[in-house]
Amino acid sequence: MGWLCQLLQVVAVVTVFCLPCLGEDRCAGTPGIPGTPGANGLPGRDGRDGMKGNPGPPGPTGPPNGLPGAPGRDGLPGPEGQRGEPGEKGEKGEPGPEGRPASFDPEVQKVLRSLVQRIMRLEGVLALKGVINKAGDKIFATNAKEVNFETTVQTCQHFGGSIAQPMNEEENKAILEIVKEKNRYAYLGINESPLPGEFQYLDGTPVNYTNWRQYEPNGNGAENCVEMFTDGGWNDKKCNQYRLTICEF
Ligand SMILES: *[C@@H]1O[C@H](CO)[C@@H](O)[C@H](O)[C@H]1NC(C)=O
Ligand SMILES: [Ca+2]
Repeated sequence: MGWLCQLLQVVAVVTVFCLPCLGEDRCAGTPGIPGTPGANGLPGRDGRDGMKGNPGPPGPTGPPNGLPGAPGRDGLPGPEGQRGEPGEKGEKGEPGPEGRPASFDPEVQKVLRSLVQRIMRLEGVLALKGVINKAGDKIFATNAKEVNFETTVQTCQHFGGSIAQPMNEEENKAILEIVKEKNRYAYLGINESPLPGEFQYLDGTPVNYTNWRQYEPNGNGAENCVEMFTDGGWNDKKCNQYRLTICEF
């Protein structure tokens, strides 16, 4: 057993000292012939991105005759120029959409109501001062002048009315008030028709109301106009007398 142990020790020493020395110069030996270089390996994988670098220095100024830059921004508006010549008249446009009737427009309604109120108040003032006399829709007034029938008709027309023409008792009374107030007879808007004794309004329609005095009309074709007395009664009369001008509006 003794020698076996010794042999094992030698093997262990050789193993420990010589085997690890293969290729090291501590373990001297004749160098072998270098092997042929191996083939290039496959390229390695890309590395990670590096850190962002500092901005570089500004580049050199370009040549003087480079391309023009983009146009600058608009400046402030200049002073107003002189008025130009009027342009040519354009063509007539299409007619606009049809509007609502004024009677449906609340704004128009309001204005109308207000106008009616104001006119009524003015009429009240004029009636109070005896300037006008109202009967229904008619307004009677005088300028206190006495002229013949033809001038009376013209004067009333000139002022946008017509000679007073009573068509019922209410209107006759309104005219009478003016006749009494001025104490002057007045011509009425009634003429004798071509038939003697028949009287008509100035537009030729036959009268539907009369207030003849007793025994009138008695002219029998010779008295073609009609005057009102201070009692409101009518008399047929020649047209060339001077009578109080009373118009209706
Ligand atoms: C005569 O006719 C008019 C309307 O044409 C009317 O205003 C007037 O009241 C009538 N008179 C009478 C007495 O019926
Ligand atoms: Ca008469």
